[in-house]
Formats: sequence, structure tokens, C-alpha cells
Amino acid sequence: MAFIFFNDPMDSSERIAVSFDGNPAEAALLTIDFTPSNQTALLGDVNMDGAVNFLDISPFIALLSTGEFKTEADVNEDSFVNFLDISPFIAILSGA
Ligand SMILES: [Ca+2]
Ligand SMILES: [Ca+2]
Repeated sequence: MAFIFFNDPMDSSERIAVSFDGNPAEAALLTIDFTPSNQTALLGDVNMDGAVNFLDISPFIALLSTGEFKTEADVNEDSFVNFLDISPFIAILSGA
């Protein structure tokens, strides 16, 4: 993986990147969220303790409020974590 940053003189909306070496406090932060392909997500197991139960409710609601994606919380498997996951999450919790 490579990132190439360059100055585009035709773009007046350009932003200035700061390197970590230049100023760690202003440097960009790259975050990579990775789930190995050999690890199958247990839908609804939001706290990833191997079971789907009441302990998953609080972290599930927290993800709904932030919109952060987490495979285990995307219980309707539409690649988004949002209100559409609530009903299937409750169904999983209730064993339906
Ligand atoms: Ca769990
Ligand atoms: Ca979803």
C-alpha cells in the first residue's frame, strides 16, 4: 500500500498535510479496521465475547449512535450499522 501526496496548483481548496516527523500532534492518523477472512463474525455478538446476549445491547446501541461500522453489529448484512439493524438484532437476541 502506498500513499502519494502532491501539490495541485490548480486546486485552490488544497489542504496541507503535516508529517508525523514535522508535528506529531497535527499529523494525519490512518486507522485500519481489519477482520481476518478466516474469522467469521457472529452476527449480534457486538462485544465479541462469543455469545449473543444482553451484554451486546449496550455496545450495539453505542454503534447505532456513532454510525461506526462493525461486522457483528450489521445484523441485516447491508454493510451499514443503522436503525435497520435493530429489528433483526432483537430477533437474534430473542432466539427467533
Ligand atoms: Ca456478545
Ligand atoms: Ca445493517
